[in-house]
Amino acid sequence: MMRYELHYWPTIQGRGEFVRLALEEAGADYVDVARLTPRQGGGEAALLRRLADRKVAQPPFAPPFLKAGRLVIGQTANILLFLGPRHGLAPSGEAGRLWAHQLQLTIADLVQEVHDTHHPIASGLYYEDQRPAARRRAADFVESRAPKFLGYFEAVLARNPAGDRHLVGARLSYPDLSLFQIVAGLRYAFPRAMTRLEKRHKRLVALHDRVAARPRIAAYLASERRIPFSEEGIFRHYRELGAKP
Ligand SMILES: N[C@@H](CCC(=O)N[C@@H](CS)C(=O)NCC(=O)O)C(=O)O
Repeated sequence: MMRYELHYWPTIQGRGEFVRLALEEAGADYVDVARLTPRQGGGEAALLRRLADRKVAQPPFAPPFLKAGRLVIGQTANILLFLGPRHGLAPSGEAGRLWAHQLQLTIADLVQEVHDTHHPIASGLYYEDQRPAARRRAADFVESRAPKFLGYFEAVLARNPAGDRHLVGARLSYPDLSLFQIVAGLRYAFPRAMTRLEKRHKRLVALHDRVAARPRIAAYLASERRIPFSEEGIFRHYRELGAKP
């Protein structure tokens, strides 16, 4: 087994967390490169240098990206498409793999909408410079978009012919790990809305709890490798967001 290099912002969970969870559940040998010290080749400056490296013929647009031997793979869902079958975290058949990937892409859409609750106008502006729009966007998110996405994933669990314990087939796959992160993140960002929403999404909550209790995930969550949620990441808790305008 090769040692993977994960390249992601060193101080936030962000989109990198979906990859970290898969690597942790797989027990994979990996290094979270930007979290090393600058002397060890880590740090944010090193990440920025890698992104700007003109020698890379197929550069990623943005972190996260994964180095696996000579491969440099960008886009969260694409990284998971690569890792899933290699580590028993995706079905082996084409139909199952496509289904897992489709679910992951839908999770990516949801992640973008979560991001847009605090950055509705421009990613390059501070939250403080787009507060009124953020209020409107976040209110719509908790009233309309979050229920639609969560309702979708709840229905996928309910309709899974192999049972409602997993999104894909009868075994854990990487979208299950990502959905754990979605529930955890939404609880952090929008605790009041989630208290309401969780009552209608019992399968999703049960999936979250099962993933959290998996030995490798539980050990990861209790370790220093798990960066805490914060107001720098995708899931941010601002008291003024998420209430009716
Ligand atoms: N669709 C990409 C989005 C990647 C992305 O937006 N990464 C963020 C951090 S979570 C970033 O650093 N973006 C820089 C930029 O968009 O300029 C993925 O899912 O990996």
